[in-house]
Amino acid sequence: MNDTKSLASHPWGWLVVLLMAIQSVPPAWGQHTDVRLSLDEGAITVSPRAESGSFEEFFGSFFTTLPGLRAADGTFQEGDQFGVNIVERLLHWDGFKVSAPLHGETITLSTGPFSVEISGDQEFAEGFIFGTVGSQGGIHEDLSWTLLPGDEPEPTGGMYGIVMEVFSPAYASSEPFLFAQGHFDEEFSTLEQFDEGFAYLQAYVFPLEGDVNRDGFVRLDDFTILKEHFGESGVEREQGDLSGDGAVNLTDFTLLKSDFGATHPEIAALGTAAVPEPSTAWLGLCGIFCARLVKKQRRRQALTGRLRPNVDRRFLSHFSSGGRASCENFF
Ligand SMILES: [Ca+2]
Ligand SMILES: [Ca+2]
Repeated sequence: MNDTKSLASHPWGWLVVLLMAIQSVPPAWGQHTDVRLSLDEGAITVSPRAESGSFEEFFGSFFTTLPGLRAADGTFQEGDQFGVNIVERLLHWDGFKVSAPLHGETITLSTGPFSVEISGDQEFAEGFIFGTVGSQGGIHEDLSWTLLPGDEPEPTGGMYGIVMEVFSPAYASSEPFLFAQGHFDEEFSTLEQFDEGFAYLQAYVFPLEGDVNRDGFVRLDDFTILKEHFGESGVEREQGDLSGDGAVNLTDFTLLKSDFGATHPEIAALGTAAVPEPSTAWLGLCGIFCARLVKKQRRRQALTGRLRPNVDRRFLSHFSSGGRASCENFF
């Protein structure tokens, strides 16, 4: 890097540095074709839904312009404007789990004079118009992504995921989609890790219906979370509200049950996924849950003389007759 900086001070140095940079920056790993924009019944669509590239160090910054956004000629009308918003917090895969970046790292997305920065504790970041459709009806813009360190000198290695939507004054916005960028260090350094991180980020952003903690598997830990919050209201998906109605009840329990034992297809495609609990474990888990729930309700009933109103009576009725519980009959 020092040699490069001294070279840049030579009258022709910048040209040489530029050529060196072009030669020395390897193509981003993984899938790196542009996100393609099109129209479906007046709404913007993106295909494929997820893309990935990798940051490269360039004069102390961690930077990439891949992938970009593109629409073929004839897709849109001349003068149509398109922009991006960031619609979820910045996500990070550290090789074990998806979370907010571990050391407060942020990513800046920019083009021309416009930029937006996203961190691990922002739920939404208003973006900018990135381009205008030309006379041929197409558009192509490579956005600049810069990874900024947090409270450590260098960003943590791993995959960084940004969930975005494309908007236009002329059309309905796209569905959210994932951009994932890898940053390599001593511990995160292989193509296999890159692909793994991309898959787990997709499993988090587009989870299986029954995956409470969005780790890509529907298994015992999801069931445990749902069980702990059963009957509660004013809760989030991470507490077991799979249906999105703000409550944890029988509907959520059924959604989890229907996916139990499933692995997200992106993770399954890696071929290295941990083997989830066999589906036969479900009835055993269900039996324990049902028995405890009935016992808890009976105790409460004895104290108050009535059932809690937010517990589904249909659910309890299957376990209360003769003191015998059978999930198999219920489902
Ligand atoms: Ca899970
Ligand atoms: Ca629910």
